[in-house]
Amino acid sequence: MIHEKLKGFPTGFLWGSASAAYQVEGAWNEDGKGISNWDKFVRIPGKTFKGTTGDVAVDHYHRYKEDISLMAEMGLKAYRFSVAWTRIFPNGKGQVNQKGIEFYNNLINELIKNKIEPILTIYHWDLPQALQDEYGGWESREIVEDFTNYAVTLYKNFGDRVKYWVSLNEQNIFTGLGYRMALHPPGIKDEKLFYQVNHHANLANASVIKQFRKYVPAGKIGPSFAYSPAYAASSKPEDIMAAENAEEWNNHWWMDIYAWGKYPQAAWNFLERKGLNPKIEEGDFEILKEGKPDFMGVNYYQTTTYEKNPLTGVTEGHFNTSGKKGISEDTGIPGVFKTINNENLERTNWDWNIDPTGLRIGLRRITSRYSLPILISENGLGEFDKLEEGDVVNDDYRIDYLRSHLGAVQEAITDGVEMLGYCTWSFTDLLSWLNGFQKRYGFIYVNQHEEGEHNLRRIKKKSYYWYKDIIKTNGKTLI
Ligand code: BGP
Repeated sequence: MIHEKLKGFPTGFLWGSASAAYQVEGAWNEDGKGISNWDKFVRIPGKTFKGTTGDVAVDHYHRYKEDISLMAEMGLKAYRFSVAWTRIFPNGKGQVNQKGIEFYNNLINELIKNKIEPILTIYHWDLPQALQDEYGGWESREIVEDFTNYAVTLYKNFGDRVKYWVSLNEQNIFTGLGYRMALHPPGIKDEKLFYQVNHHANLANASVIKQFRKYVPAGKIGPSFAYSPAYAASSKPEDIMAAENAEEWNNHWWMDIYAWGKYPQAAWNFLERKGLNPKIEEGDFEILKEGKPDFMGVNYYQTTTYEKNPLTGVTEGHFNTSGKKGISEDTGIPGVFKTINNENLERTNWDWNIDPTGLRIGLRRITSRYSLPILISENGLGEFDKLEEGDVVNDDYRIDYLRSHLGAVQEAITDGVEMLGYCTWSFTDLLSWLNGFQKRYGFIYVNQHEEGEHNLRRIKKKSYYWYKDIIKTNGKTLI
């Protein structure tokens, strides 16, 4: 659909930016914080780019006031951050660590003082290692009770000031990379366990949403899903089928549960035949149905294109974590689908497709299927940035990326999609889980590197001034 005239962004639109505790805070062992699965994983040689860790990250824990003042100066309307579970419960449960509560109270109060809406993510991947050691973390149903207790503690402490909440960040990624590809902790490859772990995460997600209604009745909560809409490689019916499969396996498998509390049929039947489907206990689907979110959080980076995969076809391939363009390989499920490079799209140095129209397509699909409002909880461009003479970073490529994606959001709004807001990933540069500090996303350059001098100084990039202007005009300067 080509619109002659686009609708404006709604009043009160949340122009935001997002981060995650492990990627920004640092202070990994300060003020009573416990050890998380990531604190442990990054110490295993070869797991992260040049062995980078979040021990210091970008030191947001000590510099949050400086970071928030840069946000305020920009006019940012919302800041999405996550709470480190291990700051609140060093061992995942038991005694609350008051210092942890104090830190997030300070952060939230500072945001509110600066008229920035806090968006709190309950879980952005940093699981208390004590729970992994005790019962395998997400591998056990015991996690549901501990996660709910943790979430309720956050509701009781912060629910009076925080209106917007994200339950689980990218459940599809942390379960997949943790239990299928062994790229994230706990570094396991076990297809059956992956589906079981994911089922426990579904139950935990629904359980905390149910409790939310009791403790924060005026608030809004939803998961953040890493949505990569599926395209077919060609108009061959078998490729269209592959793309349908991919949409069901990779997207509906999670979003149907969030919105409707049920697994999609064809994928379920396939897994059942293979003995891979998760074990369901009595009452599980009732719990899942009670966890209906207020919005779908969408983390969008790219679309993926699929073609037919024969029964003897590919499974796993290399994942680009170095920024050397062109080294990622196709992956798939034999008999279901395989990925293929889309020649119509440009790619980043990490081989991520750049596709603003794909965002509009994704937003439309969610609206048609689930009729839920949408919060874009992440979107952004990870690239090498160059700090030039006179403290200048000319990141025009980032401006182009964000401008085109916001244009797609505006088209989607004109189509009729209900949008709550848009959070860029990220505000300051931060640690990219597997790609170190060289893959940068922020409006603020942080002098932090794998090696060499790193004094953590904050420097505004060109994109900082661009986004400032977009916010000031409520998106009118986009066109
Ligand atoms: C999402 C995560 C973020 C962030 C982002 C960029 O999947 O929710 O935490 O890391 O992707 O990814 P990367 O750092 O791998 O480039």
